[in-house]
Amino acid sequence: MEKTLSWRDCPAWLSAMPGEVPAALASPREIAAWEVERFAESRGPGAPSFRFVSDEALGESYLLERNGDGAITVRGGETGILYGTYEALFDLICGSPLPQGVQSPVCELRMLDSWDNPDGSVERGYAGRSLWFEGGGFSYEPDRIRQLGRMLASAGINVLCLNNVNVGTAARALIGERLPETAELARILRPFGVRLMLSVDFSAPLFLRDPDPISGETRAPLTTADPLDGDVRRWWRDRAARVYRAIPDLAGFLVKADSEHRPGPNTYGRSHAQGANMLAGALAPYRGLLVWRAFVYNCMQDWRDTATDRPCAAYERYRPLDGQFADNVLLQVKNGPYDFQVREPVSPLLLGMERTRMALELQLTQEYTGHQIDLFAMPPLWRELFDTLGKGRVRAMAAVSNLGRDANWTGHPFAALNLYAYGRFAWDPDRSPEEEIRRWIRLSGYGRDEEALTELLLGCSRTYEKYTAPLGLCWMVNPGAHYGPSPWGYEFQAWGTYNRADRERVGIDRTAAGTGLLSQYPPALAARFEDPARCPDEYLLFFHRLPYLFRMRDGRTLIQRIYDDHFEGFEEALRMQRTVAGLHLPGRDRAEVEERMRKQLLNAREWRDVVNTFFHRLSGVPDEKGRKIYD
Ligand code: GCW
Repeated sequence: MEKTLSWRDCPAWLSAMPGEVPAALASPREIAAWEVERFAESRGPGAPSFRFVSDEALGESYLLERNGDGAITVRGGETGILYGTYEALFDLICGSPLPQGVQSPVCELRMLDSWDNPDGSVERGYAGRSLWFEGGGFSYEPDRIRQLGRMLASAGINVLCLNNVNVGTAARALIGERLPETAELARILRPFGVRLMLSVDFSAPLFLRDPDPISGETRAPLTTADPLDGDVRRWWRDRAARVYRAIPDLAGFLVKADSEHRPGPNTYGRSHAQGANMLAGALAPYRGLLVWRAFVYNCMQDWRDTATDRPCAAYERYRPLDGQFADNVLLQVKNGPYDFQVREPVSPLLLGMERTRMALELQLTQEYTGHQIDLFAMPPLWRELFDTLGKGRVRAMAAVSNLGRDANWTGHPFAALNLYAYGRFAWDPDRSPEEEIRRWIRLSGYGRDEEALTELLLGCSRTYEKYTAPLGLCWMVNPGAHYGPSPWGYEFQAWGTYNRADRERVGIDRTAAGTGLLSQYPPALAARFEDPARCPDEYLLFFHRLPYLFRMRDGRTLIQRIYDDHFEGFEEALRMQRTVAGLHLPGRDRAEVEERMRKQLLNAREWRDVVNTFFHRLSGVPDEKGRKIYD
């Protein structure tokens, strides 16, 4: 019988880092010392020796120096020493030079948001069940959590949000009766420099019943969650005090309010600044952060209503509140104005709040990008995003986790790249996608295939984009699941997700003549998108409603370009399959990677034929090259 794989067989990017961190190690520095010892043992004589110099003023930053005798000095604050050690060890493994000068993270908050629920399910999770929840509460292997801590620290990730932003009944107890267990998980991750964040329910004061620590009585819930109500404010202050007694270094609370049927301050006629500031006030004595998500739109829209345009919603709501948020509030904004679609322009809100602390939210879990079945490496898209945002704009980042209980952590072993590279970009958004991909390949033990795999990973997001929704059109996915094509699956629904394709045209006019989304952008960026003759192809149908016979810059008609991209996308997927078949993958990965590639090919074929048929039937325009379109 075949042996079932365990996570112990799947080291992800720690493939050259043997062993398991012992439970007894209690600080980042102890872990750093242990890593260095294990590394020396595995390398034998010739491995450089390490010296640690504490400099608390450096905090998370570090400085690496090669001494005359070849030894490496790591100077840093407590976690800085751990980060510096991982950097140095990884540089040795990869044969890269040590970085020069003090290395400091650009983003202070480098958070991984899990969408894990206490019942063990993971919302939009494609790598198995939760790593720490099951059956209504906590359930985990401490050894595996320590290995997770090691993975996060080695990628530079410093905060883990433990539970889904959609906070269900059971998850409310994380800051109630389950607080001691929450604190225990925080304790296990603490030595890795990983602090917890918790998603809280804005209406918790209405529901959370737990015994009063002093009287032992079960407190009656409040009858309101109005942020300006004195009892509510007191309730949250008490709650924060209790939570911080148990977890003194908690990073803070994360809130999804008035969004997709979640409760929020709007129920009480209060603004999001009032709601967020009330919670922020409760956290302030502990230097806690209140992270407030800006993913707020009308999810009950009438599809007949063409005046309402969902991508406009967040800016319309939050821009007037700029300057009103407390200092310890971070407004967390998804990269695009819709919702993690395959291709979206940057969210105008990220460029429009000069007096508010912002956090960029990315999605590693491949909800709209292939469910960790199809290959989708994100670093090239992040490079474009950071170039558009401009240097220094992003100072805090969060990303929705792609982790789960699957032996290999991320379902598709190559999906681990997105997690590792996310941490690297959160530390320094100036990095090069190619260099990070190469580094991940070497660290993961795939070095023999470095060239082939680098090419595959650099190109795969573009291929996915070609065979799915064309030219910046969004939402042509199967509703609910979000895998596979359904051009009108979201067309007559309440989610604000339309392509409005008819026999002549497709897309939504978002210029000043249309919904006006473009006016939310800084002028230079608006100018780039405004004129369909100059708008980059990949955003053409995001911003414009165009006839099928519109001439693209390369001379092709729009409809021909759609057909071509879909035929090419499938051909590229076929070539990817050949590349994958030629890789020298370790036994543990081979079957998984090949099986997923097989499914990806079926998916690409389905997308190609459904999208081409859809547009062919509507437009009646034949493919100039006479290829097979199913009518
Ligand atoms: O796109 C939607 C997802 C939801 C998710 C939501 C959000 C956690 O389909 O599953 O809920 O985004 O970001 O809040």
